[in-house]
Amino acid sequence: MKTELSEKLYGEAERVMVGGVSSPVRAFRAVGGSPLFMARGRGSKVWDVDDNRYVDYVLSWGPLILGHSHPAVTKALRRAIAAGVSFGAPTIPELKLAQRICSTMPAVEKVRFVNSGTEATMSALRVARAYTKRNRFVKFEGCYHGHADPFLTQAGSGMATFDLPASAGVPTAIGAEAMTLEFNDIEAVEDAFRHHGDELAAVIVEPVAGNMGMVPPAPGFLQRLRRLCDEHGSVLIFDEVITGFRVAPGGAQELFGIKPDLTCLGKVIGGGFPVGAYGGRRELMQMISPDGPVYQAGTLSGNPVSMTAGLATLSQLDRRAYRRLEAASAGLESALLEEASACGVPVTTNRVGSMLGMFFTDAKVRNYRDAKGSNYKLYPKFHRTMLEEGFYLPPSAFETIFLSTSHSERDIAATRSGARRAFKGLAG
Ligand code: KE4
Repeated sequence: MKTELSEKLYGEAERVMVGGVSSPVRAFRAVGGSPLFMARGRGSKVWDVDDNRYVDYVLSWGPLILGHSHPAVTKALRRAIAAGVSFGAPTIPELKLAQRICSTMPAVEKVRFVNSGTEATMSALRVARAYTKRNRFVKFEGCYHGHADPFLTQAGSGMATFDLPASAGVPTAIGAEAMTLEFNDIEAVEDAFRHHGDELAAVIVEPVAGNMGMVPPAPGFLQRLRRLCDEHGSVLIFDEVITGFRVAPGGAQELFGIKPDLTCLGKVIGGGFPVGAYGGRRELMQMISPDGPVYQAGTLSGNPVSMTAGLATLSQLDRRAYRRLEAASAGLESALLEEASACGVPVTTNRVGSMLGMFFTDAKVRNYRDAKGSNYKLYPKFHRTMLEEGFYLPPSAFETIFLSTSHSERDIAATRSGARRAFKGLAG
């Protein structure tokens, strides 16, 4: 496939942007080759600047649950943009999206909009610390909660991709406040609470982990976290930046029947525009300025264009939409497993709704150690072949494959054929 223009543009980009990208994992460093400059998208497809077409399984890292340029979203946006793109004042779309979130997620009694998932999680931790008057917190290896200082040790996503145990520039004292445990290891969490329960402000967890590849919670794991936080007066924070409105209308908390104290959102609620939100129990949220002593602010928080894109996106997510997502996602999972098996390539998958993880191993993957123990060095060659076959997968083995309501049976059948050739290339 021709990629001359992407390569030329990337050479120019590297001269003026760090790594030639605006976010590290996009640089294709983990899979090799030059990142593709995308020109346009429609439905489940994207086209790069060399006019190569791909079925898109990145979907802007999760936000585009309806696929690209959904008519309902673009129509609502045209109207919103014509009315004015930002006021730095309350607007109706902001209020409506807040009402939609609070009515869909009973654990979210009040919400505050921000501009990214990073802002959401860093603010939620600040509230938990203010509320409990404690500093330390529990997080899990391979989970990723954005790039705020407290979270940048043993994290997932790009930090797993680049095998980066910690980020430079984070004061040791800040990093030391996090107790990073193994995801799904409930004994380790019980032990941490046994010895440090009265120091722990919070437990923050991706209820379905999407940044070590994709790993679901073990049965009872989330429920046990809820009980331990209750027993020790710690705040349970669900980072639902990926899972919110994706794995179910009410996110993972609806799917697993757990009420966290605070919930972090992003991605889908912005429909592809910059967005984040955190919300939860009234007594916690009323600690935030101007009601309380926890300060947090943002010039473009609640931006009416982002809010409109989020509202238009959520308006399309009825039960039928989730059934379509489930059918397409199950179809893709079966296709990958069957074609890998037919080629004698050991592959295992994890899936929760339209979040899919594929690992080069025949063992179960239940945590970051298992994911790192897979033969992930095969991923770059698989990724490259899939690109050449017209399928755009995340440029890292430690991300999630996403589907949208636009992914058709025809897309899945075509992906099956592409995967067959990719697996044959690995077996050959
Ligand atoms: P942002 O600051 O990137 O909007 O959100 C941070 C974040 C928080 N929590 C979870 C569970 C997340 O997955 C993320 C961001 N996800 C990554 C990809 N898995 C964003 C892509 C990137 O970093 O380029």
